[in-house]
Amino acid sequence: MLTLFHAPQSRSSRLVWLVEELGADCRIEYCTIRRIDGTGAADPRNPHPDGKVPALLHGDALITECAAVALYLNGLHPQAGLGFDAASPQRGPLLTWICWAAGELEPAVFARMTGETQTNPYWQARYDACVSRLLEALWNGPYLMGDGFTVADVMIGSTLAWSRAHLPESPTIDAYLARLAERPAYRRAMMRDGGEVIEQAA
Ligand SMILES: N[C@@H](CCC(=O)N[C@@H](CS)C(=O)NCC(=O)O)C(=O)O
Repeated sequence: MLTLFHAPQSRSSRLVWLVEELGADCRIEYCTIRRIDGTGAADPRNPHPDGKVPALLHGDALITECAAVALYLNGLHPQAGLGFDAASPQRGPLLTWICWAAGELEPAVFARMTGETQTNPYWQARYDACVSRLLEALWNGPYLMGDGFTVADVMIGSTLAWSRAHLPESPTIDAYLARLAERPAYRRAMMRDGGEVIEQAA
C-alpha cells in the first residue's frame, strides 16, 4: 500500500503528477504544512520527521525528499517507461538530471527569487549555468532527455512551472512547459492537487 502525504501547491504536487503518469495505485493523504508566509502548521498525521512534504509510506517504509520519492515510485513502476534500467546508458544521465534538479536548479532559482543573484556573482554564475544547461537540453528536445518523456521531466518541469517568472524569457522554455501542460496525467494531477477531484468517481 502506497500513501503519499501531500499539501496542495507545494513540492509534493510534482509527486501527484508522477503518480498519475505512472498509473500508480497510491492513496493521496492531504495534509497541512507550515507555509513560507507564516500560515499553516505541520500536520500531526504526516510521518515526515520535519513535518514537510512529500512523504511516501510504502508499508512500514518511509521515503522523503522529492528526488528519492520520485525514484522510488518510478522503480516500482518500470512498465510505465519513465526511467531506464541499470544497464542502460541512459540511466546515468537520468539520475544526474534528477539530482541536478534538487542540488543545482532549486537553489539557483531560490537565489534568483530572493535577489541573491543580484548581489552575489557566485550565485549569478550558478544561476546562469543552470539556465544554459536547461536551454541546451531543451533546444534538442522535445523532452530533457530527447524524444522520450521521463521522470526527469516531472522533476524539472514542475520546478520550471512554479518558478517561470524568475527565469529568462525563452520561447524554448515556454514551449516545453506548454508541452508538459498538455499531458493528460498533468491535467489530472492539477485537478487532484487540491483534493477537489472526487476520487471515488475515478
Ligand atoms: N528537500 C525537501 C524539501 C521539502 C520541503 O521543504 N517541502 C515544503 C513544501 S514545498 C514543506 O513541506 N515545508 C514545510 C516546512 O518547512 O515546515 C524535498 O525536496 O523534498
